[in-house]
Amino acid sequence: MSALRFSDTISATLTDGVLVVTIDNPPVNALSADVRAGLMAAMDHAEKDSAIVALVLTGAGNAFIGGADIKEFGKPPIEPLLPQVIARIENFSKPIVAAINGVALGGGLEVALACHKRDAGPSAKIGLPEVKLGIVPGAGGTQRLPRLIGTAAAIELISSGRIISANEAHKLGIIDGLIESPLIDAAIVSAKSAADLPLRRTGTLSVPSEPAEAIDKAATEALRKARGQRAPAEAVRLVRLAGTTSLAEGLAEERRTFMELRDSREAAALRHVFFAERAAGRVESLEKVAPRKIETVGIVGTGLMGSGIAVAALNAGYRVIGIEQTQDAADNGRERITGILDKAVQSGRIDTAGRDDRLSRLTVAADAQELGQADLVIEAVFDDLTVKTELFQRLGSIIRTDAILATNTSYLDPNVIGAATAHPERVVGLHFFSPANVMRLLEVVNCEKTAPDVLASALAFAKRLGKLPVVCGVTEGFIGNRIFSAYRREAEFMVEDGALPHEIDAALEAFGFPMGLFAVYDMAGLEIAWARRKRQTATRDPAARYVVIADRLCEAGRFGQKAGRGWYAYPDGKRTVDPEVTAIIETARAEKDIAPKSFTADEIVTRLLKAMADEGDALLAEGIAARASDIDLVMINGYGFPPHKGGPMFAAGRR
Ligand code: 3H9
Repeated sequence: MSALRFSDTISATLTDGVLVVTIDNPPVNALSADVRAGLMAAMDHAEKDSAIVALVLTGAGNAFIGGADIKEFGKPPIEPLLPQVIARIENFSKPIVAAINGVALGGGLEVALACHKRDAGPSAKIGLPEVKLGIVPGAGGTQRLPRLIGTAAAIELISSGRIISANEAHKLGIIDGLIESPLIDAAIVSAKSAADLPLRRTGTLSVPSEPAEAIDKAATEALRKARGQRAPAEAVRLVRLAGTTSLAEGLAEERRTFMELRDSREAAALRHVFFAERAAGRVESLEKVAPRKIETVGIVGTGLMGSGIAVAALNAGYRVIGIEQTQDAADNGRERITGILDKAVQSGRIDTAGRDDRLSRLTVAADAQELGQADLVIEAVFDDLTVKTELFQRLGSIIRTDAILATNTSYLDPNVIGAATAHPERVVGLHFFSPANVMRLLEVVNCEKTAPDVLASALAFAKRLGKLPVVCGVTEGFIGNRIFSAYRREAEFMVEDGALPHEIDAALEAFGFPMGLFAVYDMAGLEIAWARRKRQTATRDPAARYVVIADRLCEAGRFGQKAGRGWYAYPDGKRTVDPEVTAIIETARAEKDIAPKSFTADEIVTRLLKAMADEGDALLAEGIAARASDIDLVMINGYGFPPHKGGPMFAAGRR
């Protein structure tokens, strides 16, 4: 066996006539210019050396190939281009077997699709997730995948960007061999045996015929889910094209579409989100701080929020101790948690053994002394300052001295809650979003006195839960609710100024929000915010602009969808403009002598984006948020802001 090097990232060894080419470009073996050049050089070498009968292509570390190098997007292309490398692989005179040892995503899967055989280890993950970056596969994915698995299945996979297991990929026909034994040894055997047979070139296969209805159904479903985004719709078009045109024409059209989308605003926004997610939760000053060990999580309060947090922690392998005030409440809490897990079993997300394992790690008790075993205690009780401060005082004498205390408050001041304990340095805020077992966003609140290792532990905990943690400082409503308040305030000002709620909602929905603001109000119910506004009457600045319309709706019993009427009416459950609401709005305008103006959809969106971005700038100036991109992530993951618009800071050009 002799070692060869073809570029900084490509090396190879020759075993028994098979050249095993390894891509070593950490962290994910992305297809950088050096990788592409090295692969070409390896093929040059293999072509000339008659001792080489076949090649195996694999990745170093945990990845096969994570895709094209996203960092190169937006820069001038460097030859050899990926489609050139891939065409050379497919047309190579000797067999090339892909030994898929980990993720094969995007361009990584496109490389594998051009290989003459694909063997994968059981932990391999396969997918064409380009649409999540606002683009389509640009190196043959839309043309070769349908040739292997059919049009309908390819439409589903490419337009959703779904990543699948090696097992599913094998069943679909993407993977030829699912290998339990050492992958490379098996791939070498595969490659040698392929050397004696005609090469199976994916691009030369014809797309299997399928009933037109199956294809139409997959396409309709994909377009429905795309909700106006371009990339999934283009992916559908390109996959269909594979069945009606030559490989060369299909590839040319795919490349043209890829280049056009790559330079689009939508793709730039989604790339921004991709890198924002990787930056979130990173705090430079914590790089050398070791987090405390957390294995047992106490949760005080097992209502809607507490039970969701419990399920998230159980899913991540923690032991969980739920605490309630009475045995009845504890029994109800346990039932709620079991109910969520049962639903997960019904929907196939976990099996019954998985549920039983989770339940074996759960205790729900009425005795707070149990919390003595916890490494982290999260309170999820009623959002009232007295209730929370009293609880924290009491917990101080129960929990271990090295245990961490977290508050899940949404609006109260965690510094005040922390000050109720003898050790505020062990207090941190963990603001979960409901349902806590589903929502990815977690605002991690760095309080005035939070110790660095406590913050580091909270971040490590969030990551193990699979959450997207965003660090923020203390302010009323943290990042999300502060921006949301500014957005809401501006929308209500605009209603007073002349826009009707349905016009605002239509503009927001056309922009990409799943639901307009006033429809969201109605869905959530109007009474809680009304009660809060009534409590705040005495402290409100009388000179500040105040819109009474929401109060008037509540006074008229219009509490939202559950009441059958709110900002809209709901005859037969259908959201409908209600003249009674319009009359309330017109009266409120008249009382302030406001002459209503009309707004275009563009004006509505621009004004709301500006309000959000201005508040975002204030949060950055106050040091509450560390990065504009963190604010974008909060609004995308907690408040329905469309990811393909990049978040309010990106959309308003405030990066
Ligand atoms: C494509 O292939 C287009 C082609 O069709 C056509 C071309 C002509 N490039 O996520 P992690 C970095 S489009 C550059 O925390 P994990 C990432 O920024 C591409 N960098 O790790 C981070 O860096 P840092 C299609 C990349 O283990 C580090 O790797 N492919 C790329 O949780 C670790 O990332 C995709 O869309 C990349 N392609 O997950 C796959 N990928 O440490 C995108 C990652 O400096 N990637 N980085 O912050 C992923 O989904 C995940 O990163 C992966 C690993 C599952 C691979």
